[in-house]
Amino acid sequence: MSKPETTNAEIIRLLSLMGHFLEIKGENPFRVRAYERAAQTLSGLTRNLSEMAPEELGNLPGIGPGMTAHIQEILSHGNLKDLETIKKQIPEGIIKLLDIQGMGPKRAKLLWQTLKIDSIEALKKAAVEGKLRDLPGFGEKLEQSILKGADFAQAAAKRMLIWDARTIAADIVQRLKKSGVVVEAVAAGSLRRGKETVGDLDILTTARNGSKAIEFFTKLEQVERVLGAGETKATVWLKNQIQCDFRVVAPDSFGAALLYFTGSKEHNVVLREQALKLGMTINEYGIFKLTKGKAGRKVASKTEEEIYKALGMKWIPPELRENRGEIQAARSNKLPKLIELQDIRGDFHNHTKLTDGANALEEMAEAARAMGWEWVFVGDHSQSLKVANGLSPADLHRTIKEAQEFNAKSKGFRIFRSMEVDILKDGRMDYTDEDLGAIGAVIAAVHTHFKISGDEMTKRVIRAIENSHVDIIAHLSGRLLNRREPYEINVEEVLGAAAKNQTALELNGQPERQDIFDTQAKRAKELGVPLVLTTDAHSVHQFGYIQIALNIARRAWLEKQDLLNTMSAKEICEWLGN
Ligand code: DGT
Ligand code: CA
Ligand code: CA
Repeated sequence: MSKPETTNAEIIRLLSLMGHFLEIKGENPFRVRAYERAAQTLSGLTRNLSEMAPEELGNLPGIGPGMTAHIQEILSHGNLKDLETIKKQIPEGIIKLLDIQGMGPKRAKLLWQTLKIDSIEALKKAAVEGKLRDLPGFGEKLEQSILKGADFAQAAAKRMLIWDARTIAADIVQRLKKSGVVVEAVAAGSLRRGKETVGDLDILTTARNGSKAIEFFTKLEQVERVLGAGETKATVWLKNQIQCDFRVVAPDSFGAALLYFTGSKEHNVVLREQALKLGMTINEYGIFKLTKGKAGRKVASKTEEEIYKALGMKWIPPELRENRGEIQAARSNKLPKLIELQDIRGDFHNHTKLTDGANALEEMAEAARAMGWEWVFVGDHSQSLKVANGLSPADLHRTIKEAQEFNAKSKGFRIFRSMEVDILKDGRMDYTDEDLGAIGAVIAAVHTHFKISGDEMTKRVIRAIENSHVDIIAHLSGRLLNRREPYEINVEEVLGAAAKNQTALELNGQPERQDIFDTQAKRAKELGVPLVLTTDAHSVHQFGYIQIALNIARRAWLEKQDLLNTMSAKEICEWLGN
């Protein structure tokens, strides 16, 4: 009953890969064949490899002493040294080719040797140009199916932004619940942990009739194709270009399954060790007393709280479950009281149609008020950012006046006119000191010259931090997820300077940006850097991105007092010094 940490499937996957890599490298065919054979033998096994003694393994057909050692190495370390070594000797792009359906090591090797194809991109180009069909064993039909498979593999390799993944998962969960075939349905995995991107969706359900639930799920209109379906689980590829794992468990083990499938894997591993120390074993069905090395009496399974309690700790919020100290904190009752949505009283960074936003100042203010907030900093871009129609000093002063007029009429809600001012290449700001002084809150950000050295970038941003007019630094990475890598910068130095000058750093809620990152925000808190959540909204519809910024904050262990968004309008005025 006890669930092994490393599954048979994982062991089989690693041994097959070893065979594939050896084949691509052109190693001795007997060696290649040995791995194929071992993988084949293990696929037919009904027992868990982790429960078998080395002698038993050695008795299996095709499993000699070498293979037994491999299996044991994977069981105890989760990986294989030889595999890592050989992997480094093959270009990464060629390894990626193996993810394409119908593309085995033989074909990958042939493509590499004859047409120098070393990436999925290169493969697609060759297929489009009709260069594959004449290769031995190929043909027009295979060329077409490889092209389709290549598109599929590329989509599957991309991690989806959490904002999109959440929408898709919420829709599926709602349909399941409405159908009546399931009792409970929840999205677990990285989505529940609030990670910035999601590899696949993990939908967990309870149902009285499991196979009926599976049938309903696999026939949902969002499903493009069923990759596998059994009695209690199914895996599908959705039309939304993401894979979705689905599981049905008995209502009694919901808590245990939720804990297991929420992860992270690293968190689960430590929980498991903790259970063992207490003479228990934990799996997706529950936590059990260990009797003679086997799972015995059940201690808890219904709720996550009960299981954590059995392990001697408080319930841990999913966002903290990354094995970054949360387990020790939970055991010594030192978990943070994480910031919540209702603690937030305003947003610091967004845009109007004066620059690249879609709505007017008043519309933005109304939408912010509709969020239940008490104030909003409405920003725009500064003059040199021509692509975003940056504001001239004259326009800047006009809109500052516009905000003052709004406030004169407004009751119980306040606009602070802020501005997202460019940090020029040398660290100077994009407005004069006098203009900066007139702006409610100055948010400084790098938008151009991303490619300078890390040293230069660090100096550039620190110069902005040290500028007494600058209140907040935005976009401390410049990345666009799946599109643009972060610029080079020494974050530790920047955080130090921000702490020293008490310049705030932004946690940006735009789904594609999400900078600064959770680990950086956690470090920032340790150093005493003031922090703000922002939506960077470019229309009234984007204030909901505060949820994304909140995810980062929670994953960074931040509490109410760590974020300036929890201040009242009056406190904000004091913070601004006016
Ligand atoms: P993703 O999908 O890459 O964004 O990340 P996750 O965390 O959603 O990972 P996924 O979908 O592979 O698995 C969902 C959860 O199931 C994972 O967070 C923990 C659990 N899990 C999966 N495989 C294992 C395993 O081999 N050992 C343990 N302890 N837990 C696992
Ligand atoms: Ca997942
Ligand atoms: Ca999964």
